[in-house]
Amino acid sequence: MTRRTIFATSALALMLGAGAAAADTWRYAFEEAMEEVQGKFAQKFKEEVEANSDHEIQLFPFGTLGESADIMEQAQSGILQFVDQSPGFTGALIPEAQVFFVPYLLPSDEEQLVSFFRNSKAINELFPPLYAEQGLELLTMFPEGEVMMTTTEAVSGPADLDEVKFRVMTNPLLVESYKAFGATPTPLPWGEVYGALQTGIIQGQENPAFFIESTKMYEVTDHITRAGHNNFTTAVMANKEFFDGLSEEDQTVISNAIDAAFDYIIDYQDGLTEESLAKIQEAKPSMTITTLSEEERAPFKATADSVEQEFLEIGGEQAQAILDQMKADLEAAADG
Ligand code: 6CS
Repeated sequence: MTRRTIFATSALALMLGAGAAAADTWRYAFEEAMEEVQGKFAQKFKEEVEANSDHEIQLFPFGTLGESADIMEQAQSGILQFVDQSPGFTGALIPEAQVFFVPYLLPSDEEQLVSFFRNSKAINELFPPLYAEQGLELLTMFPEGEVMMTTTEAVSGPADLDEVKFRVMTNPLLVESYKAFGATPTPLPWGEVYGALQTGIIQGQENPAFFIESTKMYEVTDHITRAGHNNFTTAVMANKEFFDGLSEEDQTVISNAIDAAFDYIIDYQDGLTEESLAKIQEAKPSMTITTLSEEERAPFKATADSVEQEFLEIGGEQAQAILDQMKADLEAAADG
């Protein structure tokens, strides 16, 4: 081959290459197993991206790349392109995200809750720049179900949590919230919870029913208490540098896939809480499942104002703006 033909061939390859997007493999890690809620969301996202582009998504469920803190570091450094991490572990990184741990802030009404997540200005406009400062493109937040306490002793009020070492995610405001509930909060990464309950290092933890069932938390606790104090929120993010470097076409594929996965995961969770509680009851008939009455909830609810105050102190520079916007969004969701 002459020098001229080599040049011509290379130029042609470059010209052809310029029009066609390279098929890449993108890595996506999450904090749960493949068949749990975050895994279902990720699978739907993968299906959509792969159906609408030449790219491939490689999924990494909980345990394959470490704990929540590890996958976040990997996403920030660009080893991972996508990550699902709950604000429960993002507290130190984005203090404003702790707002999700003000008790009784999110509505228990399912329709209002979904409307809030879909339309929230706080989520869609105020949070993205805060995530961006940490090198993350916030793609969506979605709810994973009513949070319930599972304990070794029955709970009907804050007095029953006295001296109870209660595992919480590693989030300072969640720690404050459980202090206000009367417990001794013990922040731990997820991988240590089953063993800590089994050995008696802790005597309680909180999570949505599907997770209590799938991770067999009922084997190491005896009572489930529904105080109605929260719904589990999670967030899906991309590495910002990676996302900004994509073509507009690829960014659209991603945002459409996120929208489709959001709709899917809301439908998927329809009836999931009750199904999961029924499975728990079947697996362990002696497990008590108690929904606290309004009267019993009152002392838990009474802590909300002080935890909100604490949020304003430790929730970062934008705490007040986030809280105000969240409240406005929640009002809008309640008005339908
Ligand atoms: O409690 C936790 O740490 C875990 N709970 C859920 C529902 N998802 C992931 C998280 O690590």
